[in-house]
Amino acid sequence: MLTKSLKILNDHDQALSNEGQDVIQGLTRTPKSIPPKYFYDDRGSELFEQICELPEYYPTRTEAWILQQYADEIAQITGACELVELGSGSSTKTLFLLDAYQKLASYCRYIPVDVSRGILQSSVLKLQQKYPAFFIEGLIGTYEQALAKLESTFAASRMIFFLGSSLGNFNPQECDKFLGQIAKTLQPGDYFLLGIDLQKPKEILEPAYNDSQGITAAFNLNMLSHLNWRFQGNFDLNLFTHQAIYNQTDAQIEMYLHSQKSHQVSLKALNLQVSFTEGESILTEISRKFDLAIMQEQLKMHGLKTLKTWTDPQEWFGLILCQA
Ligand code: AVJ
Repeated sequence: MLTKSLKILNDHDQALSNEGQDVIQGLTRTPKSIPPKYFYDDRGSELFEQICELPEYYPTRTEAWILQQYADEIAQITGACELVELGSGSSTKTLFLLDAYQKLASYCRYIPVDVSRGILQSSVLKLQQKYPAFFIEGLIGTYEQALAKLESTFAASRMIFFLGSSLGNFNPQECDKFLGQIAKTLQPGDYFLLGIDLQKPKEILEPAYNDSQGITAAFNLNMLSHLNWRFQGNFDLNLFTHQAIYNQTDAQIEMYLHSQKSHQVSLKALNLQVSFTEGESILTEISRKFDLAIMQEQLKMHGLKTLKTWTDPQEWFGLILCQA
């Protein structure tokens, strides 16, 4: 039953031939960087779930509050439609939406997309039990793979949603490209629901990425373990430390791993040798903080018209519903 509700988009042979090219590029450049998608092996997805529960990490509970308040309204605006979630993770916040759509129509298609097989498998299983009348099919793969696959599938009406401010991981050019892909995938009349973290003082932002329990540090370092198993690497996690700073100019949190001494690392499967100097850093993530009005303009440039926006009382997080 479960195998039928999970589709693997990541064709293995193909993956082997070009997977990791982005790691090679990032680690042979100055300054060094690794794409944030490498956070999310099964262990990383688990650590991220723990981050979402941290007292300092306000985005998840703030967005969940907004969804809880307004999911019914969102469902009423769009009417019954197929729901596609990019980067679904544990789908915890999604329950508010699924409940709202269940009230609208007893039958609903929900397609969660995630790169982590473990978390997708367990969330699809849970959701099938909670919503036995729904058609639920998880897609294991990247956003690009999923969007390419969705283009060819005909659905009467569809809402793609992208929550948790995952958009913040893209730099402005990548963001533009991504929104272009979304716009291309949507048929006229389809919906896009976007959750974005909003600009706020550094005093709130920095602790959210430097929690007192060290979970975010473990999450950041886990990227190196992931590269070790995936690409036969020998990163020594003890030689790196976590850092997160808010860059006011670019309105983004930047997460780094700092090398504590000069040393060499090899990634055999990538045929790669990397040298680190003492104090050298790897940029592992940017997390941009947005302006609600500017984002609506950007969406409009891609032909996505905002129907309604919602925020929390402190205006820390925003939700935008737009239509193609
Ligand atoms: C999942 C990308 C939205 O940027 O806040 C949390 C990831 N990194 N703590 C974020 C993250 C460190 C998160 N996103």
